[in-house]
Amino acid sequence: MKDAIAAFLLLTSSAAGAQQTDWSRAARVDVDLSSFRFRPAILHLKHGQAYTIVFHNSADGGHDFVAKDFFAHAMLAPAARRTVSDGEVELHGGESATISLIAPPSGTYEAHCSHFMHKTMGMTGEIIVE
Ligand SMILES: [Cu+2]
Repeated sequence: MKDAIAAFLLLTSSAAGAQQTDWSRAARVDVDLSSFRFRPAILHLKHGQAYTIVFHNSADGGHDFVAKDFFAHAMLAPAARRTVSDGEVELHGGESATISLIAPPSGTYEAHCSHFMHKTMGMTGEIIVE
């Protein structure tokens, strides 16, 4: 019983820790979406570090940033959970979205735009987490 209580306290304290992340101190990363590329195409992040990624669609038409594994394994800030839907960020022409998160475990995560033919035309990228 004592062990169960200790485990519970450990769980609740780490959950509280995650909620107390000071997102204002997160490192800012800008990603520009245009027809037909991501700039930069490769993002370098550090595992466990807080980032605010600002996606901006500078094109007239819509684009999205799909990175299912990346978003699934990152810890999203509460506001970001409403913006990232099923591992993707959808942006109308000229629109921006700000996503704060804690970088997932080390690895190389693929990203692409899921709009018809956009991936083929060059809208792919990678997020490399060290
Ligand atoms: Cu696109």
